[in-house]
Amino acid sequence: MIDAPETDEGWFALHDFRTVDWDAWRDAPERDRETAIEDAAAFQKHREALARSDAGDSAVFSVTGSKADLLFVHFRETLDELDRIQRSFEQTEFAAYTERAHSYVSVSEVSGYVSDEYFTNPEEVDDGLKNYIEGKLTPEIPDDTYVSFYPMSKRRQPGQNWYDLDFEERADLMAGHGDVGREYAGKIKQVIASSVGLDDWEWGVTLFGDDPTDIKDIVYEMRFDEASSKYGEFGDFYVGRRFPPADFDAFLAG
Ligand code: 76R
Repeated sequence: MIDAPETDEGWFALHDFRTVDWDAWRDAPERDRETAIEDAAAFQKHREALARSDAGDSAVFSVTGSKADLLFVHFRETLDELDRIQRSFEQTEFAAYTERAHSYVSVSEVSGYVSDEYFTNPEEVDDGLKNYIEGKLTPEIPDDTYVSFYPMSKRRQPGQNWYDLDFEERADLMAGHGDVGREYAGKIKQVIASSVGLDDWEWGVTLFGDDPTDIKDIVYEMRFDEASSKYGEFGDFYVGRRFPPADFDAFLAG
């Protein structure tokens, strides 16, 4: 049997997609809408305040297109916290005007491809690499940013089976993948979170960037890189833009 690469896990992630029932929203009395807006803003403000305490991060995005209206992203140390957040959202007055469109559960991950040494000889690893890995496991969400989320898996079929390749081949391919990725340093921040055993695909990919064209460009360029061209399979893509909780009224006013 081929050994599975070592992995390290960090924060758990919940991507919670909602649609707004716009007819019900427009029909609701002004006073009810005001309470709902205040409640939504307070709920989200409270979740985002955690970012300052290094115990997680949260953000809300306006989703463009018909797949959803809102995306709430929460990173937390435990799955239990995500479960509580999900249920406390349902207690807000605003939740009555939303339906769940989709959700995705995963856990941020680094694997042996990032650094063999980190797993085999952690004392020898320099602070730069340690900080880099720490950053991947406890991801912060940039403030004013676009987001792209999609799930992916590595292919398993005759002649194209990622899990049949030996470690060196996979490590070479991931190094090539990393080279493409690093061209986008400073433009794209990515969170790679494993969803093996947690959700329907093998990873959830979350990309953040100030310019949506950079998001399109990195995904396009990676399509030509063997790690993706030969072995990547992708689910549905969602795109949105972050807004501060105080702007819930603007979001709902259209
Ligand atoms: O961290 C590193 O620099 C090491 C190299 C690296 C690894 C091991 C790396 C770099 N990634 C790694 C792992 Mn990645 N990544 C994706 C996608 O759309 C597509 O085709 C793929 C979606 C993007 C856009 C992206 C971006 N990466 C992984 C894995 C896990 C593989 C495993 O463990 O088996 C997946 C599923 C995946 C997918 N990758 C980078 C980027 C970028 C921008 C980089 C360099 C950025 C940086 O240095 O932080």
